[in-house]
Amino acid sequence: MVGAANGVAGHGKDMLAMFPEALKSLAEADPEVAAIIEDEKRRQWRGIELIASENFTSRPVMEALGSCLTNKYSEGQPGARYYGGNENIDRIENLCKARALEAFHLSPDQWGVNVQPYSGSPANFAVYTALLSPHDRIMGLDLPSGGHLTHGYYTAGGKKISATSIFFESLPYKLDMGTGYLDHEKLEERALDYRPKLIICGGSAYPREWDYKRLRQIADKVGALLMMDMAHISGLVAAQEAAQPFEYADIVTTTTHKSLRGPRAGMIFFRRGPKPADRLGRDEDAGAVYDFEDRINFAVFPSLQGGPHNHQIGALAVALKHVQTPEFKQYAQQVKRNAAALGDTLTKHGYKLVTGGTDNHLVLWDLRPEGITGSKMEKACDLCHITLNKNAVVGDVSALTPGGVRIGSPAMTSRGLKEEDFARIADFLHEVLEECKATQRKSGKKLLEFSNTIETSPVIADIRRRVEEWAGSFPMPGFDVSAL
Ligand code: DSN
Repeated sequence: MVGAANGVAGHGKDMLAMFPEALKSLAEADPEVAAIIEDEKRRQWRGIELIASENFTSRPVMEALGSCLTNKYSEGQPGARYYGGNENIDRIENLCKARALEAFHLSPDQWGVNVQPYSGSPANFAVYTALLSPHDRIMGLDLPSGGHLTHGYYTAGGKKISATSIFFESLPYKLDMGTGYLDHEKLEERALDYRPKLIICGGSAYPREWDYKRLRQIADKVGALLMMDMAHISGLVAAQEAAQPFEYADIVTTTTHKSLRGPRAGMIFFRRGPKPADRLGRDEDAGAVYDFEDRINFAVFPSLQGGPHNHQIGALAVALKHVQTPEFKQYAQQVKRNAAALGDTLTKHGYKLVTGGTDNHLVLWDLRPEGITGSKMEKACDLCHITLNKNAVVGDVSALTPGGVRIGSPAMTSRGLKEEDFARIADFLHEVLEECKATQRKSGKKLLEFSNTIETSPVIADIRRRVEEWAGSFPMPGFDVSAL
């Protein structure tokens, strides 16, 4: 019998002769990688994590991610695989799909889900592959307005950046320059001219609610399908702490590791069954049914992907169970309260937020009135062990020097922080910004000189010491920090 390394006999000895690391711990087998992972644990625990798309997942999710499910190939759908030996993988994937529909309050008569996309970008590309022909027209929120690369991004100069703009024709829509809210009137006007086949909503840096009803009206007016990429807010949607896209969208995609707090993966929800009377196409009669399911499943595999990552699917099933608990609902409510508290405190310090606040998990801080770029603030925060990212803000003229930073609450809320703690984070950010201004007065505006100067700032070193002490006092989901 093959047991623990020290009790191996018989065939076990033969195996270990050929595969000596098979039963070792990571620390024994590869101390170099193990040490880097320990360093990363320390970094996550001792810092303030404010990247709006990140979160800290749970121990059982990580256990499933590190399980034997990673060993199996299972191309195809449950019950129709290309290889044998998939009886347990079928059970896991079916469970994951059932939980996905339950978590988002969807009836299997009206919605189906594909849980195989490796992450959000492949999920989006699979939808386009399934439902569009090459060079069909799409419209998504422009990246500098808070949209995502995969919604058709190319630069203002015409350079095609995302494959979604290389293989499809794309016309972005934007925010209202004055308010920072989505400009539905302009979108409608442009859509009427452009006649896209698909309108994509959702984004990576939009702090406000989506008006799905209005977006549906526009899509119907131009005969377009409507897709919502809810990656950032899917945890809020599942907890019914955000408007529900499903009533209005044809397709809903998401990643699973942001506010949903699962493993790194993706999902595609698609309508199925008979089409409601108001969704019939021009040439369709009553009783016509959606044909998305086969097209989307075929696009995911074999068109785009190979074998599903079953360890991700198993881990996602675990996360989707947690998502349906009252505790997750409380978490989602706290995520919103914490983002609002952070925004309120920044506003009290006299700072400007895009749209003046937030409805969800993130705030966009417009730093232009302070004379500091997003890149400088990001750099200074990094030195203080506060992780956030530079971000374009409405009206930015150059995408290369974004005028703001994006700040999200999901990760630190998972560590148990409440409103007063996020007010404290805003105070830390205020201190960092003050030091950025003082540094810039000495270094001048060039990023390189600024960076060199701020790296040696004793004020920054002092903030870092206090940040690490404070952040280290909060619990850490997923792993034990006592030995770090
Ligand atoms: N990288 C993610 C984000 O930060 O929003 C999106 O892909």
